[in-house]
Amino acid sequence: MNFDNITLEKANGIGYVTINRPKKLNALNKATIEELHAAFLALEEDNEVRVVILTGSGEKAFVAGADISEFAHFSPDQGGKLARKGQEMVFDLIENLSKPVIAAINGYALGGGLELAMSCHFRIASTEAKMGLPEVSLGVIPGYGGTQRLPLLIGKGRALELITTAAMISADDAKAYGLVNHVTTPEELIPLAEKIAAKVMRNSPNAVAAAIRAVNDASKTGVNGFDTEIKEFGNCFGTDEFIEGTTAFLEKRKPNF
Ligand code: CO8
Repeated sequence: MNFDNITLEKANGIGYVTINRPKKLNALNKATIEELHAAFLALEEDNEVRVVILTGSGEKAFVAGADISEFAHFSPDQGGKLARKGQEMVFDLIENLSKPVIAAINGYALGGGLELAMSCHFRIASTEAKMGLPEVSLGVIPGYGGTQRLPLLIGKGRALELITTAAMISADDAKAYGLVNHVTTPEELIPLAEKIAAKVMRNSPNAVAAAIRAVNDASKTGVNGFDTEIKEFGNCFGTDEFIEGTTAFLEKRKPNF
């Protein structure tokens, strides 16, 4: 698939997805959602890729939200369908990817943009980042998972304050809330993501994927995450990577995964 709204590159085990509509502050229109879907499906299948870094192009925005011009005239039914399709095609796909996706938030991450970052496995931000869920100021609520993922990340009280005030917070406040893990300069943002990716890539890809599945099950209704952990833990024992990891430790050498 050719991409018009994103770029997809890979180097040294890392997949780089960059949302590339800087004139519209990388707002998520229908075409961008479809391209993100195709890109993440391809990254999931690509065994050379062990970590993904997701960012926005230009200096101003990660993603300034869903593209308001596309849904301003929608009916309730169309609005609901748009939210469901986007959640299933992109946000759930990213959250359930078998390799860590790091959101490198380089500017505005608003509405669907912050929701996109929250569907990633963790987030880092530049000092220029500004984050918020301003949907209620438009007469809607977050529709790409924000009401569900934000309370999990920062707690219900803080989430409801952020959502109901439509406030924008700084990178430092986001770090204090636990919404982002690290804050750095704009120049150091991608190098920092790469440094973290390099640490992930020293480890067993199979175990990393199993850890993502187990952690994700901690917050699924009707699913016992402890059972998932036990099952995934047991399954690891049947892998070559487990043999390599434990053998390397006993032989006092680095494992080769
Ligand atoms: N949608 C469409 N276009 C946008 C968006 C957006 N979310 N954000 C920015 N743009 C466009 C502007 O319209 C403008 O285009 P043009 O040059 O053609 O007029 C261009 O990007 C540059 O933007 P500004 O001139 O506004 O730049 P400023 O630096 O003055 O302001 C802001 C930057 C503060 C980020 C401002 O652009 C803004 O407030 N944007 C909207 C932020 C917002 O409300 N986001 C939430 C959108 S709703 C949402 O995300 C719902 C998610 C769930 C949806 C589920 C189903 C769809």
